[in-house]
Amino acid sequence: MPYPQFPTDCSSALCRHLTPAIYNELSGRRTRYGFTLDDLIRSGVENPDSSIGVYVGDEESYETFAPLLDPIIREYHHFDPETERHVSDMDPEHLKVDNPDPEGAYILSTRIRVGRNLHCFPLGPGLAQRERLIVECLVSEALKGLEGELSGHYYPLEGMDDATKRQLIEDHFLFKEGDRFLESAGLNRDWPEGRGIYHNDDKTFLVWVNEEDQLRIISMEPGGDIVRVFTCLSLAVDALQRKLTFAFSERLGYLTSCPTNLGTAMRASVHIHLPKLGERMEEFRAICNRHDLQIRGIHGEHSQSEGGIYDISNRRRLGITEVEAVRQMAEGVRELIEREKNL
Ligand code: ADP
Ligand code: IOM
Repeated sequence: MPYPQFPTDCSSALCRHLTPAIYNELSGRRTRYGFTLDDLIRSGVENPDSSIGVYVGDEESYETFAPLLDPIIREYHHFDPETERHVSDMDPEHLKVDNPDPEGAYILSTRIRVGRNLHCFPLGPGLAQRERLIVECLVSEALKGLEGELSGHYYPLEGMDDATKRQLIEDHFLFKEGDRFLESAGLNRDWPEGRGIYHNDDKTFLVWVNEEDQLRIISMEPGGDIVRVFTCLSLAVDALQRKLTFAFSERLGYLTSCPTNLGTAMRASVHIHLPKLGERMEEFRAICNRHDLQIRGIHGEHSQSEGGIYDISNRRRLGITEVEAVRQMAEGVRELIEREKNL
């Protein structure tokens, strides 16, 4: 691929950071798994409306392509990957936050997820068909051993009927199909083989297998009891890491296919009804920016809000502990609710 030409209105992190000099420096490089610069940037080149535009194929890519990736990481996480070290804290005892909406007037549901990938395998964009099946097998075996509120069943996507799939997506439990950003990154190869979802009976604990990351470990429930959702997630992550070895670096924390998910790989969100603030997007964005929160629509990334309902979550995931990320989200959401009440 020659040096890409981005449309003039493109604002992705890729288009802002990929200079001709960096392109020339990196274009001959290849990791041991054969991942190249072209593979790394294809999604952002084919989809200029990406917010970031790069997907990483393996652990080594974070070193091999550091001249492009480090500035993106620095900008997104306000974290210097050359001098700082990521610190983790997933102890629910340390999370001292109240439900920001005890009357249940604004928050519809709370969801906290972390991404994880298996050490000794490439990340999703670099995963071969056979490796993806091995990952599915290892993860679904590990999930079988979960007990109590975490116990459930694994449902492979292959063979799942369309109505069930549609309902799971509609209810926000399952990932969407045919995401063009993931498609260009090679993350949808051999679809639907090797993909699936695990959940308990109440669908309060779920694991996505082989989507953007090999595991997305998810705790979610109606309402705003953030501590309970975090406690369940922490328990699950603890149980799974006794059975699986996750890709982790002292420098960058948990390694994920998208650099926005490095570190904690955690996105703590609420679905919240804020119709009045939704009419004042400038003020809404200003409050979110002050708390480093991201606004998404209600069908996930790249979707729009419906009926005044928004998905509000922590933006930063690296250089912040899990406990801090959740606290930051809770504090911002409290301020958003206060403002909505006063409008
Ligand atoms: P991820 O959180 O893994 O980055 P998305 O932003 O694509 O992925 O969201 C995945 C799904 O999770 C979507 O259906 C989205 O609506 C749903 N979701 C996110 N936050 C919440 C929440 N607080 N309550 C209910 N569903 C949620
Ligand atoms: N995480 C990833 N899906 N995302 C940041 C896509 C994008 O670059 O728009």
